[in-house]
Amino acid sequence: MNTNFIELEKLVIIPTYNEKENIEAIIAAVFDLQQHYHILIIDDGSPDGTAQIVKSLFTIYPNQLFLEERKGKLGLGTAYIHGFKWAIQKGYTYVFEMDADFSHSPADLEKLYLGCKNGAGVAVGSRYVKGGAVQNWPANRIALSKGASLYTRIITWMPIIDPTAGFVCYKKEVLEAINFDSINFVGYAFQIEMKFAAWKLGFKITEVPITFKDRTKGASKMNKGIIKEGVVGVLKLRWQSLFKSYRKKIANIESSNGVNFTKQEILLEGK
Ligand SMILES: Nc1nc2c(ncn2[C@@H]2O[C@H](COP(=O)(O)OP(=O)(O)OP(=O)(O)O)[C@@H](O)[C@H]2O)c(=O)[nH]1
Ligand SMILES: [Mg+2]
Repeated sequence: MNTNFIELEKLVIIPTYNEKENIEAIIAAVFDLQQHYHILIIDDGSPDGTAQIVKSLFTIYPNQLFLEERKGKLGLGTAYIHGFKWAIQKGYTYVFEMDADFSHSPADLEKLYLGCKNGAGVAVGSRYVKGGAVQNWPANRIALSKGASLYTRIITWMPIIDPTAGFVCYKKEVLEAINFDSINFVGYAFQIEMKFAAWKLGFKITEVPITFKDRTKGASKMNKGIIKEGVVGVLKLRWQSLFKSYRKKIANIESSNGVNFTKQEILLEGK
């Protein structure tokens, strides 16, 4: 049996910025599932020492837990792109996005995995499909999130009920097909843009119901800039996609093993 294949099957990417209260527990919760997940943490130089905690766990979880450190807070979108490139280079088949703050329940990873295993290119952990839910979010935060979803659907016509969802499984083929250099956004808009690109490239997207819980520990990194980026970004996406050249722009024409880190990352990492 080729155990190597099984080992490099499922990678959960968790971006972190000041998650010292959550990081050890979220890592343990994923490994406790005993479902052969590997974890890649992308830490942006968290001043609270999140990366040091991850390093202290390497001996407990050898060859399953990985860390990429960036020097400064470069945003969620570029953190995921860094992780996607890493995952493609290593050869993982199923690549997951998950928050560190327990808003996404590790037990739901399996549902996302099955969504992709059963034929979808992208499985979205969806709060707003039947069976999905949001717990402990104030009414104004739910209204903002639902409003963003509706706004996105009206503008883009993308048939996804929860386009801003950040709990997602991507099949390797989908990530390989997207030109990451064409992905512009960082916050909510990044999540929308990735799904939009996958949809425009013709991949099947499925939504599986999940229960989203508000974080109980650590601080939110949500800000007004992220909301503004979403509002303007969705319009921009729609505008760009009116032109035939959009698909060319988002399609990755380079070979799948070409790992190109962004200029900004190279500058900050001094590589
Ligand atoms: N590497 C990296 N991770 C980030 C950055 N911003 C946020 N994160 C992480 O991304 C995940 C989601 O961020 P949150 O602060 O929970 O944002 P949110 O879920 O939109 O907001 P809340 O619902 O209020 O928690 C968490 O694991 C954060 O630690 C960043 O700039 N870089
Ligand atoms: Mg959160």
